[in-house]
Amino acid sequence: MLIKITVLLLQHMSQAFRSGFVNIFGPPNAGKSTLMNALLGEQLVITSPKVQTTRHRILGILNEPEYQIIFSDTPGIIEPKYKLHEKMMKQVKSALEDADVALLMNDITLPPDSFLPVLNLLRLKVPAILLLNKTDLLKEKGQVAAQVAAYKEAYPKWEILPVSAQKKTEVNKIIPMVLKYLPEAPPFYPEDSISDRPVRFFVSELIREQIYQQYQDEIPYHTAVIIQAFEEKTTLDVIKAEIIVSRETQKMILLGKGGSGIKQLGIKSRAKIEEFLQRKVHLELFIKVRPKWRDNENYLREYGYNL
Ligand SMILES: Nc1nc2c(ncn2[C@@H]2O[C@H](COP(=O)(O)OP(=O)(O)OP(=O)(O)O)[C@@H](O)[C@H]2O)c(=O)[nH]1
Ligand SMILES: [Mg+2]
Repeated sequence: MLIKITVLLLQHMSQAFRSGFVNIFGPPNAGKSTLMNALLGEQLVITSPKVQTTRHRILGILNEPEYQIIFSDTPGIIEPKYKLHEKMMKQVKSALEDADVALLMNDITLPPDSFLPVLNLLRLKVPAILLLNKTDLLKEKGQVAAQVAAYKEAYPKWEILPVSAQKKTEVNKIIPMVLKYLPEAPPFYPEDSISDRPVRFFVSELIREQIYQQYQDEIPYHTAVIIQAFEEKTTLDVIKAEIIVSRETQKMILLGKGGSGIKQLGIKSRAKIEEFLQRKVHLELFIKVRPKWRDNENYLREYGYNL
């Protein structure tokens, strides 16, 4: 028994610990955030069927006995139209600077040249794996193989892996591929860390996710959410959040008839936050109008768009 344990220990020690940054890049709506959640095995970052859901670089840390992988979810790559977009693209740039490995992602139903604008903006200098996501959408036999072949021809430099982040198909192949490129290094973060962002950030994101679910047209894109107060009481947490919009008309839409919209938003958001915190929550939502906040440096800084 003792010999067996010693052998196991020696094997463990001879396997060098690996740690590094694996950053996810791609166009909006490719499924980057869905993939990060699948890799971490938990719902950390928000997702939605609408584009431009993710606005920040968000770390998701995977701790295992042999490695620590620090994944980064990033905003979808776009041509900036507002200062907010510029800040989002700065978040992408910061993730480019420290990546050890890039996980590139495109929607497999799109042709290979749809990925060119992203590549031209990225100018990658690190090893990359190209993930073709949403394989579940290609129902006919041979369609996935045909797309993989077309992408291989267009991008011969990279390993290509077709996956479905949503159905978790082939997702388990990603980590062994990544580990080949990950440097031998001690963990960068304490081994119980999950992210670099505080709980408040994730709470504000959960409210924003519900706004993306509940409201249409321009509303989600004109909205920011900030947590004004977070008080931990003995039986529950009391959270006060401010929803920022650009115009009075948007405030009216958020409120809904007789306040029914904001009431519904509160109920749905509270349920999600309680699930996340594993605690009872009292949630209060306030709406503020801040004209042109998406182009205002001071407001952007105040709302957490720091770069
Ligand atoms: N059918 C299908 N849908 C998927 C898959 N992965 C993600 N989606 C859906 O695609 C939409 C976008 O997913 P997200 O993870 O938010 O995409 P994203 O790349 O993070 O988007 P941005 O943050 O806007 O850049 C959501 O409705 C997801 O449920 C998949 O494998 N199959
Ligand atoms: Mg996202």
